[in-house]
Amino acid sequence: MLQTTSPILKPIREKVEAGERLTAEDGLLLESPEVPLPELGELANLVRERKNGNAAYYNINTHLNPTNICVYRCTFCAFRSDLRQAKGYWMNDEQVLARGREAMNNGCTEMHIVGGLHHQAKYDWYRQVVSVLHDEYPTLHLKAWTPVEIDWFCRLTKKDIRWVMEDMIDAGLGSLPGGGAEIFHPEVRNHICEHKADSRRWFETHRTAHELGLKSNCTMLYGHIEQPYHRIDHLVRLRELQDETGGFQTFIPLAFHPENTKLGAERNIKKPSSLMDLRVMAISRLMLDNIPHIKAYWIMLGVGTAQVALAYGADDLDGTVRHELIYHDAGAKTPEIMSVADIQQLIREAGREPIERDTLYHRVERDGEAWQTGQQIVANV
Ligand code: V47
Ligand code: SF4
Repeated sequence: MLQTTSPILKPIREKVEAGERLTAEDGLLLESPEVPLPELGELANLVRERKNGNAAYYNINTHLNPTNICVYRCTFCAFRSDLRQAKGYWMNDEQVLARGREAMNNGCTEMHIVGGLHHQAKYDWYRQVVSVLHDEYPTLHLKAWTPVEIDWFCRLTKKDIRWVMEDMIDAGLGSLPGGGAEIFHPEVRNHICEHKADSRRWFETHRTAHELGLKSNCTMLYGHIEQPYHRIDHLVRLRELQDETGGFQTFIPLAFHPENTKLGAERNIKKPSSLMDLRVMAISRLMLDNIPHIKAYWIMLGVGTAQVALAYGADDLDGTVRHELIYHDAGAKTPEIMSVADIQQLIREAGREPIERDTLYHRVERDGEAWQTGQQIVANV
């Protein structure tokens, strides 16, 4: 039995204790500042522990953004470059392979690959980023491309989503990351990224991935111009696809970092507070009753808030992370990498048990430099 006392939360508390699904109206009520954050956190923690016990997961991973040059101009993005800007880069096979080698030397189990849509790159270049890595380092899981990129590949090849996805799987694609979701509601999406793949395309891509047997993640970019009802709408749409396919593993709420962005400058937006971060985390855990894991991405939240988030619904911290650019270009002050020892300490300080997982949530067992995947981790969904 929980210790919460606010009358405003009573009906929702009863539903959560009984394991009943919350409605969109319940979600909007949770968004109200009248709902005390500690009580919201306590409810989210109940669900978190029901699903994942005391475990807190992490992996040893690295990022690869093979180009930052992008045809789109999402107003929240500090990472992109114009074709002829000094900061623009475009990697060749050798540079890509060097990253693979570095990842293997560092014991990584996963490489997270996303980037810009280069004006001149052909589809074969994107395919080759995946295939050269997979051919050389077949044990490195490649979590690559968002629906925005897959949609772009469809335009380049004049093929449909299924064709592109099958071809990428053939090249070595292992799963899809959660990016490109932003906010699905057109009232917001049309202001922050009007030209890129819309919500219908985003869902079609993840549905196809799940049908083809791939797992994927999902995200929500919050703390800019969206209202609470846009966030709840976003969560409900994700929950509906998950009811259909069961293919999402993890949800990652992403706080907007305004530095060096058009959106931040035009609207004078400040980065969301830690209290806002924890509220979004907790509401996400409560609304997404069918998604096994909620990630507190420490790069985005900061180490302190990520630690607290482990008691506000989150059960995963992402990983050691290396070569992160999207958040650091937008002003993130977090370190560029965290050691395994530091991640484990962070988790233990939060009173949780650190467990290394691979991308598909198998336990990772290490013996010196060698590692192998063990048992599948099954959350109580
Ligand atoms: O789609 C871009 C967001 C996403 C900014 O799947 C920004 O495990 C805040 O999706 N401020 C890419 N957010 C990152 C992403 C992700 C991260 C960690 C783990 C996983 C996973 C996925 O980052 C973009 C966009 O929503 N983003 N610019 C910014 N200035
Ligand atoms: Fe390009 Fe992605 Fe940045 Fe949008 S978020 S401008 S698609 S790199």
